[in-house]
Amino acid sequence: MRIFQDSSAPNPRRVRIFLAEKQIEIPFEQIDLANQQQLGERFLAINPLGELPVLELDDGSYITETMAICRYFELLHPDPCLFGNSPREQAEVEMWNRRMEFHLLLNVAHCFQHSHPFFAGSKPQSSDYAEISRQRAGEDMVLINTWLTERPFIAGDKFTVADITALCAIDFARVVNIRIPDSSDNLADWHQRVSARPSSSA
Ligand SMILES: N[C@@H](CCC(=O)N[C@@H](CS)C(=O)NCC(=O)O)C(=O)O
Repeated sequence: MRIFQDSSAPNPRRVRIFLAEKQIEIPFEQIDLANQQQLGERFLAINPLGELPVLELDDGSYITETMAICRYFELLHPDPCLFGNSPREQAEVEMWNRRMEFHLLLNVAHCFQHSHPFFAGSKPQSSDYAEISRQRAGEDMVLINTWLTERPFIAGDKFTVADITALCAIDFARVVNIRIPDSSDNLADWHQRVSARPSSSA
């Protein structure tokens, strides 16, 4: 088993933190996005979408998509539980993780893709869309701050995969200078607590 990843990218970091929380050790192989290694013939044969992370299983087959990889390890190693226990808890973790993924992380990623020199020349860029995404990501953070008045973690009382997604989105947002808004004290406090977990350095 091994995981293809890039150490600077947010989606592979979600998997690294997930594995660190479960104390699972798997070898990583760096696919350098900066050198467009994800678009090389060798990697496209692994994942035709040219995206990281990818898990290679011992039989030589591959699982792509961050959440699919995390779910696989959740089932293999249920403790600590990061996707919720009861049906109700699982539905809530799913809901919160999707909110973090399809709103916050996607808006941050779109701002990056449309404004950062990293993708200049290799992906179409629109500065207008970058600014819209930047603004939306800021609005997402304000909303999450409100939600965190009622709960210590994103999905409730426990640290879950939804916290991992939000942490990776917020840390990556710094690359395009999107910061936790000044008045968002709950979010800042949450960020400090989850960043203090040993897994955050994974
Ligand atoms: N939905 C995918 C998104 C993966 C994704 O966009 N990965 C980025 C790194 S964070 C990537 O490989 N980008 C390469 C590119 O866009 O060329 C997942 O969660 O696995």
